[in-house]
Amino acid sequence: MEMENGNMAELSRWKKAHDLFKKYDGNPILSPTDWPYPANAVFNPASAKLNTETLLLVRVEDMRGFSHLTVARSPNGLTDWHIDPEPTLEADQSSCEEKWGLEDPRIVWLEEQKQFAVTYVSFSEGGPVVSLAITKNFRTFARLGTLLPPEDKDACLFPRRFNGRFALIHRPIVRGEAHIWLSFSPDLKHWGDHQLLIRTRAAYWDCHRVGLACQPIETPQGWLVFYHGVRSTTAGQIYRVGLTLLDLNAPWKLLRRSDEWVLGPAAYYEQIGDVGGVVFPTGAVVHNETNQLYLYYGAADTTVAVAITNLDDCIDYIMSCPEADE
Ligand code: BMA
Repeated sequence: MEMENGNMAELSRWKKAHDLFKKYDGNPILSPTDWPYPANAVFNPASAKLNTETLLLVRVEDMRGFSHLTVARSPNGLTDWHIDPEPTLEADQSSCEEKWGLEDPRIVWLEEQKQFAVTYVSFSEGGPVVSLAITKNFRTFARLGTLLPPEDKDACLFPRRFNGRFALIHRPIVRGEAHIWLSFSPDLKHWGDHQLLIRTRAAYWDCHRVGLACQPIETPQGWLVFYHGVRSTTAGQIYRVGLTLLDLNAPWKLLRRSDEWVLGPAAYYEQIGDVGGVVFPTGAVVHNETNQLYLYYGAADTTVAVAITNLDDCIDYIMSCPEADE
């Protein structure tokens, strides 16, 4: 009888995970053919709410294979996108870290500074490294340089300090392993107290690599942190998305972690493109009026798509997940 109840609870959680996101019927919402200048791929966008608009800072891969970032704005986050006529944030050619372009940004609003912090990947032969820029308007940016040594990716600041220190989620490669780490800084320049936050899990869908997805989402129950997980198969790599809950005032404490993924590649635009089998979220916007969360992601490293969920459903689901044992 106890066994049966256990199975029922697991089945009901699988259903919650399966139904958590609804992919928008109008996907993909942005494609290379929408771009005002030639582009091979538009994908992995960071997102922010600016006044009443949704702003995406989209990774654009040019015809050399190098990337830069361009802003697209929409009144509703789904349609009527206005795309900057030229690149918004390009590689600094005087920086040896940015010779091969900029990739995969995340955005967070820093309440204390009253500015947006944009973390992105600067790429060169030295390997990928995380850089920081701050902006008020996404027209002018102050570049604060690189944060930690290569190889490092998939980074975002938390919007506020904890015990006086800024906190950065990121994904360094340590001893060849790709886990998610948390690091701290008093001034956004000097980083330390590095700690492991979310590990890969042997045999699971996220066994080979994990990395932060969108920026952390603050809720009364804790920080919702979506992450991508990779499994390498004989047919290639599959990129899917899982969910964790971190303690609100001590985000180094992992409270819950989903066993199963909540978003995976299935639609044609996620299977066909430069890299099929990839959903790669890098931005989210919460609409307080409806309690909906729009999760923006790169589909098959070629287009931008969005999946929609409800924040209460996310919390209900993650609270039904096992307590994290790490
Ligand atoms: C990761 C990053 C992403 C990319 C993903 C899937 O390592 O490089 O930019 O979307 O692979 O190819």
